[in-house]
Amino acid sequence: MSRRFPPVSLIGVPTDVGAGHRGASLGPEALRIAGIGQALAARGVDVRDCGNLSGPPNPWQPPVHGYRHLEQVVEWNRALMEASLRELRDGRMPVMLGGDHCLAIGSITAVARHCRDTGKKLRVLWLDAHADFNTNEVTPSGNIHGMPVACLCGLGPDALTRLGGDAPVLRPEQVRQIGIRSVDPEEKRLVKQYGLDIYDMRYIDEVGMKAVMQQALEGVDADTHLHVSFDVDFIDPEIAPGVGTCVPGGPNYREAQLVMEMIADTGRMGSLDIVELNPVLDTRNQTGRLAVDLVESLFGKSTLMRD
Ligand code: EXY
Ligand code: MN
Ligand code: MN
Ligand code: MN
Repeated sequence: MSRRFPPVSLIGVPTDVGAGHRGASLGPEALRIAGIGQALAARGVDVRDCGNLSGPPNPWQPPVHGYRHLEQVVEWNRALMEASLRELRDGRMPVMLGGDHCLAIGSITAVARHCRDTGKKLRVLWLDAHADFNTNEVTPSGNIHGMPVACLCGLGPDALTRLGGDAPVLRPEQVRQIGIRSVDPEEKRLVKQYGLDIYDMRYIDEVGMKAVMQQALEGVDADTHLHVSFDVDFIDPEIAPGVGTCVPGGPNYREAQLVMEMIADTGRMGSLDIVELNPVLDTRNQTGRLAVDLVESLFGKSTLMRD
């Protein structure tokens, strides 16, 4: 049974201003070369490639008041928020081709605004090795790709937390983080203080990915807009080395596939980020091709008996 999926708009965002390594700016092209558009079209999805957004170059400077490149991060996220909102209002599913994870601020701010307009409940599935819940006071790097969830929960500069007007964009209980295995000491205190729902690798090892996904997807119903923020460093770097911040011991291929297949089964995914792919650190675009393989499972492709 091939499920109908909404029309998709690919939005390339070629920047790594929020990251600690150069190269994620080449992610959109690597995903296109890995065939993301053709793969979704082959599944019967109506795909529009909107091309790449433009924005300021990476100035590659040290942190100022605990933020690296805050001005450039705001500019890129504002452009992405506007582009995502346009596609959502056009009845299309924005699929953001990153770029580093700071861009989730713009994509999720757009989705939250759209959910307010349409009366849908927003649930965010954050697939990542990292909690991305740092603030400028506690960050070890000043890289804003380590801060998007904190910003979306209202912890950050107005220029980011109020990108769409109101703050906070998200309440912590709207977020489920899966695959976490690298949280900084002070970040851990903040995560606990804000009660973020984290399914870390220890818990996944103990109860298994199926049970984790059943818990993380609990309550997702016809009134839910599910936003998936897929940081490619979620996957075990043994099979996905092309990322800037590798952390050993991530989900293996089948665990990652199961995550995507169970999301597809809900039929509620309304928007998607694919971020942190860094082809400069990859070999023969193997990580880009794996990311596309997993995204096909988000759109109902099953390599096994079901289909
Ligand atoms: N927690 C570290 C920091 O804040 O610098 C590393 C963050 C990596 C973030 C990547 C996108 O997931
Ligand atoms: Mn991340
Ligand atoms: Mn990460
Ligand atoms: Mn395992």
